[in-house]
Amino acid sequence: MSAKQYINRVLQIVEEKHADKPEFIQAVNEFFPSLEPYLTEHPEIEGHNILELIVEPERIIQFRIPWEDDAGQWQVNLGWRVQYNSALGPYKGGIRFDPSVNESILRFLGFEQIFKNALTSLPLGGGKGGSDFDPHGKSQREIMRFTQSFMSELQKHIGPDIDVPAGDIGVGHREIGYMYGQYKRLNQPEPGVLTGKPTNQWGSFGRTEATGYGLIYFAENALWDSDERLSEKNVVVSGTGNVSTYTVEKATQLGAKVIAVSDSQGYVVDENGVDAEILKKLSARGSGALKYYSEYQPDSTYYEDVSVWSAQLEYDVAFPCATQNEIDQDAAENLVKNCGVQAVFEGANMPSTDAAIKVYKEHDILYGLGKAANAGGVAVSALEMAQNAQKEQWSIETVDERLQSIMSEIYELVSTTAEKYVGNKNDLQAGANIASFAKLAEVMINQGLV
Ligand code: NDP
Ligand code: 2IT
Repeated sequence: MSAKQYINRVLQIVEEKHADKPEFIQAVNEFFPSLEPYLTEHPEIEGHNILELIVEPERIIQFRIPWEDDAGQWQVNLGWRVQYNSALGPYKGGIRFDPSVNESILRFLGFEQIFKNALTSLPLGGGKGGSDFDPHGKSQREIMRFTQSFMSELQKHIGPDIDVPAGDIGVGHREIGYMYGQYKRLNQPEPGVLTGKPTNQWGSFGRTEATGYGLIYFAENALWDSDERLSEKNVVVSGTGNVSTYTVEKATQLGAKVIAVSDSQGYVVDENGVDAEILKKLSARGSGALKYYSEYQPDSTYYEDVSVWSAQLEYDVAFPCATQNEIDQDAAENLVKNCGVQAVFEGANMPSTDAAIKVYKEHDILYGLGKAANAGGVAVSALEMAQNAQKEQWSIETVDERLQSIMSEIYELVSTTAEKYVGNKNDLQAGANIASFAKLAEVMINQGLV
């Protein structure tokens, strides 16, 4: 069977078995076709049915989360931890609290995570977890009770050498702090069980900033390699959360101008350059707070109920940093035809639909997919694990230096793999998918059928 036939056969199996999980099917469809040139050279992958094995999580834990709201009503939500692949190390990946969370979303995120983590070259397996709990509009006490209840179950399945969760959408320092407190109450002090902890609870300096900063370091490497300079670019960033805020901050520090940002309710255009300090202030005001941006910057304009990706703005680089599938085909066409965008670097996981990616390729857009471009967050999580194991806390300078070299190494690996297998160093999608798969598949074969 040719590599292409093998890939299509496994894609068909996945589509039949998981027909009710569209985001998961999308993530697998984005990934497997890139592997064709590698599988042609490596018949042992088909010989060991590695595609069939790698696509299924080692384990999915599902549980209910009972909690009491402020009115004294009993409530229940669903919780999951998808322990996807431990060939390279303990399961590692974030926890998402959002009403859209279900098994399809967590399988897609877990699938992305195993390959992203492989690209860091650090000892990390991959996993993802979360709940369909909606944190919007909840009081601090409700968030604490819910998060404690979530951890009361999750703690049975995690440990510093087993599975190490962190944050994602809806889970930041506050939630990680509550999770660690509850873990410690039910077990013993063991900071290495979670990453993204506050720095006064053995969190790593620089973890909060790591995904956004890493994204910009990756973009700088990629643009530099094409004789372009980030410092000369106008850019747009979606989201106003953890990843977006620090993407805006680092892009600005390096001389780029961020002309617009968005949140779930609308977007702001600030021709003076979006100020990350304002975004940090707004984060305390909850979801949809971007509408208050003009209180701090009267020259800016707020647009409600429209996606920033359909806006008619002129800029060079797009950084989608909010959520999955935020850029569809129409939005991608708007970016390349009306906005003049030359490059897209993904801070979010799978923010571009398959049709959007096709548009990028047709127009030779430099496309840094999330698996590679947003790996800085989990990379610094791995550094946090190392610090916790050594009972040390490194300086921000040390962490930032490591992050910069990790992102450069990821870019090098991805572009040289792309050059080797598809003859185009700028095909970062093929490079990231092949390089991460090759690392993981080789180890899986070495470890035998487990
Ligand atoms: P946050 O919860 O901190 O922020 C999410 C942001 O996205 C908010 O501004 C939110 O708007 C906006 N948003 C959420 N849903 C939608 C939607 N449906 N449409 C438009 N905007 C939306 O999350 P993070 O910054 O942590 O995560 C953002 C993305 O980055 C996710 O895809 C995540 O998986 C990925 N990622 C995160 C990493 C991390 O370390 N945290 C690491 C690597 C990737 P509002 O404020 O109005 O609710
Ligand atoms: O998508 C991601 O890489 C994350 N949410 C961060 C995972 C982590 O373990 O730091």
